[in-house]
Amino acid sequence: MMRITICLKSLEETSHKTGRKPNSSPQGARPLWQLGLVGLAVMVVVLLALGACGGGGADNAPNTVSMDLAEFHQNGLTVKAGETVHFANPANGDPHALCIGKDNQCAPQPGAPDKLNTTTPVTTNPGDTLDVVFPTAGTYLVICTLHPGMQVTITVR
Ligand SMILES: [Cu+2]
Repeated sequence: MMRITICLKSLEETSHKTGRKPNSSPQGARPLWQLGLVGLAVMVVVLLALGACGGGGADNAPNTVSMDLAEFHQNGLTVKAGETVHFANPANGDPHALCIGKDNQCAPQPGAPDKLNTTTPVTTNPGDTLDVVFPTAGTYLVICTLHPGMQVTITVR
């Protein structure tokens, strides 16, 4: 949501800037062709801005945490109790070993999903998606034991 708002804001700013170009024609009236050019320029800027904001792929999928080479793509994700979080490992990624944890070690926590609430991490290979249901409200830190500092906070409401 935040991202969309920022994108719209920057779009607005961009078009303001374009619109406030110093008026170069003598009587203040612009020839039609010039207006057309300005319009075209605005359109190009808008399209570029939209393109820049649009990329993100799997991150835009609901309840999905993507994995990069040695980190999660997001720092946090909020879901409702009972919803499934999809931990997506891209085909060109690295293996990751996930569990509920702390300080780079698995550390089971009451209320955390059984699947990740183990002392032995769950391995995901490139191309895998690990679906985990978070049944209980709380804040859970999912870590990767292979990559120090690789963690994502799942907030369940
Ligand atoms: Cu990892």
